[in-house]
Amino acid sequence: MGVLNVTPDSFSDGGRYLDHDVAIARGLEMLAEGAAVIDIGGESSRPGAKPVTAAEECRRVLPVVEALAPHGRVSIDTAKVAVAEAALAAGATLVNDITASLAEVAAAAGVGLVVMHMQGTPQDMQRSPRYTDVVAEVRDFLLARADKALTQGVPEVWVDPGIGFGKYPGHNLTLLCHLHQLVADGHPVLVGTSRKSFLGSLDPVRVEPSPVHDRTEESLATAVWAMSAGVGMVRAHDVAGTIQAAQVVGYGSGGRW
Ligand code: HH2
Repeated sequence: MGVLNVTPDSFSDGGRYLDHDVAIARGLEMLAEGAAVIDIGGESSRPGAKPVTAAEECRRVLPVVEALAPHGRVSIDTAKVAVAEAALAAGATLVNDITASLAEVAAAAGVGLVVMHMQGTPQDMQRSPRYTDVVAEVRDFLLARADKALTQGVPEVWVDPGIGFGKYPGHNLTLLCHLHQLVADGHPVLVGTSRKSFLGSLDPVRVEPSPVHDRTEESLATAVWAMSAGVGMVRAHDVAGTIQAAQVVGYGSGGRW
């Protein structure tokens, strides 16, 4: 899943794809590189991000959705009913919902849904995330939401542990180490680690976290790790690099080993 943020403030690609023609070109490029899905977002969910109106989100994403949908699968990364409905009408066939609350919209349209775990909201989620057992709590939440979505009639439901959404670095690493348990629960799993801030603080020798564009190796390593745990899809900014890394270990090429 290639990330395409049509926003001024996303933590990694903010401001790069605000121009619709530039965004469409990047989407086509990621499809040519081998992305199975382009995930288009018009509102940043980074910690402390400022919410935008549905009208502004639609203005950002709809022309891009419409232009890319004939060329490959498009996912709409939104938490708003109105934006999801408009994007589906424009050709998207997957709703990627970080609030895990849009099952009705996906069911009504007969399209796929990603349900993601988040503790809190993007505005407050990193203030003091707390868990007794992060793996059990995230799994229980995802299983309940996925089962409910299937009961509501959603034909395809992905679950996503929400790396970085209301989690300290230790929570993220624990979830990554236990991905196989989420996979064993039976729903297809999506994971997004790409360039996230916890990757910038893994090096024990560094005092300052590495800058966002200097997290390539960590992003690739965690993507390959997730694939080897059995996840069905990883969400990545660097599509070409992720596919290349995956192919080294036999993923995405029919399984070399
Ligand atoms: N991460 C981000 C946004 N949407 N959706 C899913 N399902 N899983 C994720 O891990 C996930 C997501 C955050 O990354 P990004 O879109 O690059 O940044 P921003 O939210 O600042 O636009």
